[in-house]
Amino acid sequence: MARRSLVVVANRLPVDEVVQSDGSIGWARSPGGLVSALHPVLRDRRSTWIGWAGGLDSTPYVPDSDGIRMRAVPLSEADYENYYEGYANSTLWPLYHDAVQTPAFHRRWWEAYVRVNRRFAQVTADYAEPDAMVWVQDYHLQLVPAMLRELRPDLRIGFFMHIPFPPTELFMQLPRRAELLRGILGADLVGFQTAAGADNFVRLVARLLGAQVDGRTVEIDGRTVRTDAFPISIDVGEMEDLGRNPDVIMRAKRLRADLGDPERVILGVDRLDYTKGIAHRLKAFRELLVDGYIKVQDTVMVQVAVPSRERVEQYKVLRDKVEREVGRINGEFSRVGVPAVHYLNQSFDRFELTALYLTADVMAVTPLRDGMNLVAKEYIAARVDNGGALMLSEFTGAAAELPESYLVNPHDLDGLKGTLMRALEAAPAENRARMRAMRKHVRSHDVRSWARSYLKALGQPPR
Ligand code: ADQ
Repeated sequence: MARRSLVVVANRLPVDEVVQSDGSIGWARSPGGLVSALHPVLRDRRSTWIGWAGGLDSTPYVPDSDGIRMRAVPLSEADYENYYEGYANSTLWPLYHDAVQTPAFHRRWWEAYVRVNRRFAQVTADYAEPDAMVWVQDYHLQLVPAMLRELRPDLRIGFFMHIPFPPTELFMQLPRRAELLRGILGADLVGFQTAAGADNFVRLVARLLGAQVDGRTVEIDGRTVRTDAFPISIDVGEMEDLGRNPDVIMRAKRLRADLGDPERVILGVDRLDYTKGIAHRLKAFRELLVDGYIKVQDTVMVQVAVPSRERVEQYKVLRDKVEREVGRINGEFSRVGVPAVHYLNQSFDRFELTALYLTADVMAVTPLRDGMNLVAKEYIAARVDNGGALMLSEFTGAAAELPESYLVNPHDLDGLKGTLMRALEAAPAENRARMRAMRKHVRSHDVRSWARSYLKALGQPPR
């Protein structure tokens, strides 16, 4: 039998509009993320990617990219506000991340979410070849699997949740909870980042819908839905190549010199998001300066925070809070020409990001909740020298795979301070042993093996 064609459905197409040197508009593959994960598997077969192209109120024609067909789904200004900024990022995102910010519920957001999910399902139904495999991505599109099954029962449908799946008590707050759950259950295979996420889901389905559950398999409406954990990863080869690249190594040396050649550099790299625990990390750093455990002359912190969801109120509040705290620390502790915290509210390319990773003696990854956290894995892969140390929040998906990191509860300020000091002061041999063990794990769990194992499971006939 010919290989089934593959359709990926995600909120965003993996290309960005760019103005070319002659002034005309073109499209370039977006850096990093899902597209590098899926690129090899998409290239190997007939495949289509369905998603929003980025502009509002128009449907641009997006040309094929590396042999992958691109199909744009239009969003209006109202869709963007109510479906994307509203329901996806102000209801679901905070709720699924342990409600670390209070989720807001508005009926017009839900209506927009249903409307946009239906549009995605319709475009997919129109373009998917007979018997294709369709892989729906993430929390923006949880209603698509069931909507699509109704339109196209011939398709094999998969769903993958990139963010945590919350415990029953939290999910039960959602006004339209049963509908949302039934949406996901339209899939044949539902993937999560961690075993805990899959278990939360199965428990909820049994409780809320009274479905029959056998281990991680759900029987509902005469169909079988399988669920499992598929921890996502990164392009390890790419990060290792960059970590070995003499120009990157040179750049890292330069960066260190520019930082005033401190003995120790602590690095944070995050999207500027309230789930990432940036303020907690800064507070711990400040208290260590106040207590005199560290001195600005020998220890500096670099915090890279790429702007994100800037029109959403909670993100504006966070930005102000983080910037105030950075200002406060620098006001109190910087010397002329030597800031205590270097704060970079910018996006960097992979080259510069890897140079930063090579500069970091301790990489501080302290989210309050995170589906996986790719930054932690990128740091490990880049450290081909087995140098550096990773401080990692217990509440990331990555923590389940990386017991050799310095695990920490970011809510426990004293724990955060103590762990940071342990990582900074450990014997180099101990940190090298930890890094070697983590590198071994990451090398054998590459993003390609993630995509292949998911698609293999999806391709297996239902029981
Ligand atoms: P994110 O919440 O975006 O992803 P993360 O997994 O850390 O979080 O990925 C961030 C990506 O952005 C990394 O590849 C990183 O290199 C890049 N990045 C960060 N700061 C940058 C900067 N200043 N410049 C350029 N690039 C930068 C969501 C979930 C995660 C899950 C991923 C994948 O929230 O839990 O790991 O999806 O499933």
